[in-house]
Amino acid sequence: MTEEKKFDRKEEFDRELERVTAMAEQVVRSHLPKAQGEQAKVVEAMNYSVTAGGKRLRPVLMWETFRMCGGRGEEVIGCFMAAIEMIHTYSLVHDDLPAMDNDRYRRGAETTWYKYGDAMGILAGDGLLNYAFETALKALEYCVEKEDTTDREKLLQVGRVQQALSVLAKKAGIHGMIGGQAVDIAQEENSGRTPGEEQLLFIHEHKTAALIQAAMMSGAILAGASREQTGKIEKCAYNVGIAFQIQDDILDVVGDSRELGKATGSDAENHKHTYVGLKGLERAREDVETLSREAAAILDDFPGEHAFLRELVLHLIYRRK
Ligand code: GRG
Repeated sequence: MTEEKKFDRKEEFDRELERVTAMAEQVVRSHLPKAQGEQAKVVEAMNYSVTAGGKRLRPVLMWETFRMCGGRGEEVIGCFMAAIEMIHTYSLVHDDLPAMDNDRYRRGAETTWYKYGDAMGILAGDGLLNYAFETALKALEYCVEKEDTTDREKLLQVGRVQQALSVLAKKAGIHGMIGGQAVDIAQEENSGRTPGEEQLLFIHEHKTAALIQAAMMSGAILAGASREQTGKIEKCAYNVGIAFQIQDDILDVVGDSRELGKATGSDAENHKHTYVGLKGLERAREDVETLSREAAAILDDFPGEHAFLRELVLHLIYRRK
């Protein structure tokens, strides 16, 4: 079912994006741990990396999917929005380490290891991954403590949290993001061989799309979406994730480093195999558009209000940062 388009003008969409991003920012910050006690330094490094900037795309996608699927209340989803951004940030912190990409700037600021040293960079990433699950688990307290709710409704909500936790853990783990990163690194070490389209898509699906799937699927599950609807969201988020990664490869070639807040040209410099390298710039652009439009068409099958989410997915085709 195609709903009437609400965002006729770019300014309206930009204003709404700014509003929802600011809300997500506030939610993420409200869940950060306090830098106090003997371990204050590692918490400071964790919080530094999270507050250094970032588009907050994953919590925004989670919130909008939650809303589209009829989700109500802010506490439970808020825990998961903060958790996904912590997991995403940990992956960037570790990816920037000298043992991985050896990057000194990210989100327009010094990377965590460059500011705090390698050891603290590793620990800050570990701390964020663990704290993400501590934060998501807090959602259970909200389910149980909620007044004016029947025991049956509480039980249903606890089941949804458990299901969302399972998706989050799997998509971030060896069958998701960590798996994709590991294959990517093994591929780079085996530099004599150029990956084919299938292997490159495996890497993109796991390294990038898996966390976007975790964001959108948790939003759907916590709102009470059916298994079938959650499956549709998984496919939609796959497209969004692959399109997002191809656009990332495109921006590394044609983007503006000031706008991006990180160096460009690093893929070529590091002899990385990318979608642009495999298919060329023009075909890569076409594929971003096709994947994004397919994702928007899947959203149109949902009866819930999703004009902004739809526009956000299409907006990623032309994103410049
Ligand atoms: C270390 C386990 C582990 C995984 C690292 C995330 C990642 C995997 C590597 C970072 C490099 C990269 C190209 C990742 C693909 C996903 C991607 C484009 C991340 C950047 O996401 P944005 O643009 O970043 O949403 P901000 O800073 O805006 O949050």
